[in-house]
Amino acid sequence: MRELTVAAAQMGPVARDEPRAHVVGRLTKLLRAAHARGADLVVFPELALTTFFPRWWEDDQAAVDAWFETEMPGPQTQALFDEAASLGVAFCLGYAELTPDGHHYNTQVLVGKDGRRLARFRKVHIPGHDSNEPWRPFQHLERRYFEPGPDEFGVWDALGARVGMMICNDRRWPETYRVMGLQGVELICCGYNTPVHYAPDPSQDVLAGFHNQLVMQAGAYQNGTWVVAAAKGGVEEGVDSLSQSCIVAPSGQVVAQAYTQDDEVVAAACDLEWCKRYKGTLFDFDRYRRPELYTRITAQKGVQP
Ligand code: ING
Repeated sequence: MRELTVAAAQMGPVARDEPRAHVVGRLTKLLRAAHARGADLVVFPELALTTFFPRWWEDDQAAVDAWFETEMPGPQTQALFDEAASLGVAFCLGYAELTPDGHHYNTQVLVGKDGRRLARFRKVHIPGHDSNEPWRPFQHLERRYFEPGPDEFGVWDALGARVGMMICNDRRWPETYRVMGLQGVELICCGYNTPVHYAPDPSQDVLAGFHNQLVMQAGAYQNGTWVVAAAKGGVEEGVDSLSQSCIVAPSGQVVAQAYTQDDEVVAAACDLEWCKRYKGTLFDFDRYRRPELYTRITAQKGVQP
């Protein structure tokens, strides 16, 4: 038994004009509540420090950059790092990253129990569109505001586990889990902001919760890993966004799920040894996989009938 108590710190809406200090106060309250539940690690949502600004068209780059962090921790977020270190809790935080050389990423950092940064991940799969599409009730301009992450999905030794990260749309792509699975991942930390309404095909709206769970249950099971996913949900600036943060076992079972659309802590004691029940049997990659027959997966981008 190698147990890690993990919490998904779900957030309700963050208002457009909500000061970062106020948001950090909410995050700190969630961190304390998770610590009270025995959490070793707390996972916060994607872009946790601000409202989901890609829902609006903005052509003034200075106004766009105001949504980004140039330091992590910075003056506004140091308090969260300090509180986590004083409580001895590790955490994963999603935010908009503006690098010193001017790159814009949708980023997540993994911070150890001593408040030191252990790893950084930049979202690989950037959904949505990059030009103004006024036909939509709201925009999804991630492809305008963020560059795709340049690095493959990583897995780090942390907290006595093999820990990986993915952000929002990454969770919908099987490659995300398999690349980490091939590095022996045992726990994947995920944050998401998912509007319920999908303008290109509204028939999917009613399935938002089902698709959210489907992809993470499949990814967890097919790679024998735990998945912890924290939503920023509720009606945020008029956009109904999926909550339903959850923790998924290597069996694919959902072992804990949020029931509100607000700030809520969801926690579970995760036995990391449970991963071996799948990695060492059904999904013994070295025994059963046929990569020589999978070459299309990396050779092709789109469909070639
Ligand atoms: N959001 C969405 C996601 O992949 C999306 C994009 C919205 C997909 C609605 C499907 C339906 O969950 C982010 N931020 O990637």
